[in-house]
Amino acid sequence: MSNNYREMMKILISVLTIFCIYACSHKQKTIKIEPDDSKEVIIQKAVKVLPDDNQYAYKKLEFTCFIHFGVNTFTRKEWGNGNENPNIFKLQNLDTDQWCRTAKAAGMKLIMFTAKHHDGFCLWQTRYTKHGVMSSPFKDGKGDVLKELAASCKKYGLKLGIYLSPADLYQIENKDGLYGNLSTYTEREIPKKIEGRPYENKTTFKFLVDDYNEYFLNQLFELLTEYGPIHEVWFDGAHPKRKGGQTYNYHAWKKLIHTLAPEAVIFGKEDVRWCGNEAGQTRDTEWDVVAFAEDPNVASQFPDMHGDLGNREQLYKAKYLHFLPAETNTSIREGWFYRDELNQKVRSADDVFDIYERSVGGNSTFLLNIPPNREGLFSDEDVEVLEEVGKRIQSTYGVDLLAKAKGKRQLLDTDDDSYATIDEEESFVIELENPVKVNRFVLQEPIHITGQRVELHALDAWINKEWKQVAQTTNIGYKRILRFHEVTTSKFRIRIISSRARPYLSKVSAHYYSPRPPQLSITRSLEGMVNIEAMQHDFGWKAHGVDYSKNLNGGFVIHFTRDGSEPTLESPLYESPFFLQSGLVKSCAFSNGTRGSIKEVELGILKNKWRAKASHSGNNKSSLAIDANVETYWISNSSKPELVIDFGKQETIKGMKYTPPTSIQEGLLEKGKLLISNHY
Ligand code: FUL
Repeated sequence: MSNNYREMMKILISVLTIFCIYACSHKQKTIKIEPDDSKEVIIQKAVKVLPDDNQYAYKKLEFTCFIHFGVNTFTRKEWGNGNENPNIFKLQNLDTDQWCRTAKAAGMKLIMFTAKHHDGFCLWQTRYTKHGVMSSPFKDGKGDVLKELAASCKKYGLKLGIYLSPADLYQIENKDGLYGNLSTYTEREIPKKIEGRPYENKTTFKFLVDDYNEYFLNQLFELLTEYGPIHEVWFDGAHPKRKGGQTYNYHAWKKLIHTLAPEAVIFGKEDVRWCGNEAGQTRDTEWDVVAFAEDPNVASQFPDMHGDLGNREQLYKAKYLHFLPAETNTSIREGWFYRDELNQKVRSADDVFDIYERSVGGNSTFLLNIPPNREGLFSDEDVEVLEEVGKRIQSTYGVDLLAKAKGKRQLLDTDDDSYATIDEEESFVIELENPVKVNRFVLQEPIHITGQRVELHALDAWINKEWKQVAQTTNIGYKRILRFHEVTTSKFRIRIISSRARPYLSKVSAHYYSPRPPQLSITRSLEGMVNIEAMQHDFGWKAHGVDYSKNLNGGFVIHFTRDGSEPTLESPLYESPFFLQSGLVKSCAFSNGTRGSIKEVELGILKNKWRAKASHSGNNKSSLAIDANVETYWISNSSKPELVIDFGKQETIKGMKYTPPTSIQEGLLEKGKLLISNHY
């Protein structure tokens, strides 16, 4: 065969494959990449990967509520140890209606509840252990937190999700515990019958499993049949401890979920992925269609799926393309569980609203954790923030300033299934009768019909008789919120600059968010100079043609205090960096008399005379651990590293803080000792 002939055949096969991809119309959540697929074919295949119905319904939830509650709420710890005495669960005034009422007011659509966290304590009346509410003083052992929550969810029209931790410290630590007990795999019937506790649901399953998997399946059966309908099942990858080489029969779990909760998506496996951090950080470009090395539908182990997994370079390396949307999860409080009314900081409404815009408006789903307090209530401060966020979402995104505009009807109506094309390199103009003041713009692709296509787009506004670019960023997906300095205009133009295939949009809308003073950041240099400035991430993305030096929210002034009091307009005005040896700084931005949210930082003793010495050399210098710059870090390649810090003089200290590296996944201290010496 001549080389020319071979080339021609290759081109013909590519053309035929592209044709086949277009011709075949059934929805595919996973598409296999063949070894000789060209780059072009791979990209056309990526466009064909669509969410299944459950995933699309999940994407439409947008904003959801995590609830971490359990023995940790009473011990004030983040992770339990499995040895907690159920007597500590002294819940008096549980009010799940209050949780749901607040979540609803915030605009959340689903509640994700920790039915069992890593400590193994069960918050429902399970038949399969006594380690839970049945052994606690809560309603004399008759209480069932999940039952009350499920009823409240129905009452308030919220969906319900279940977090059931595979890691289970009670089953690890207790002498009759099932986790890692090296039991043999035999065929077991699920659910296991328990005398006096029959099931109304008569479905049964047979699986070849060991004791712990049987326990887990029985509990899943209870949760999915007696508290449903369940719309999301959350499998946490974290494990404080493991034992006996315990493995999980995920395929059995999945079979049970698909049969008993046919509308549920599974988090942490093949339906929804973690965004990769717990701090509310979002990526500029979040693709739903991501690259897999193995068929995710038959895999039982899932790698940590985060990073930019859907860009072209990633897709070219893939064996499978799969629809796997990202979930952005973070907590409103420092920590996942409630600890304290005074010392556990609560995110401000500015902060939560900002994460909402970056996550929902950056093609991911926002899961915000609100930990109930020891009374069994969301605390007042959390409620205030959530109600305020709900109001802002409603007043901003509940009002579409393009409702009466002229343009393609399919893009301006509220029907998710109607859509229209804007050809690549072409533009689309929307005209209004009267000028409007706008600083937010929303675009949506019909991802459930034509897939995710747009890679780069821009928005122009007609100002002073010419087009002015107000925003430019990468992909769109289910939803993209563009944030920009306010403009007054009666004409917009959308330009699709690059797309994986002919671009389609299903909805565009324009909005106005009443400007707020910006959120602030406080940093101190190694030499002790304190700098206060507006946070720079407030656009959510970086693009050419936008002035990032100006804060999104316009003019403002910053006032600060150093005596612990709340900053007011009478407090010192921040004009330039000032020196501070150590202490508390509180600051706040004001614009037009409106006060922004308070930023406070407790600055430790100055580190400019410190010297650091590591016992094992790592990849970076140990001095990076104490250089007052969070971007740089020291990491050791030893399993038991030691870092000696010489203060250079005697200091009186009452605590020590450390920040793990923020740009990499490693470096989290799991256990450590802090020793002091006057004679090193
Ligand atoms: C982590 C857990 O270890 C935390 O306790 C929390 O549940 C968070 C949502 O996931 O992996």
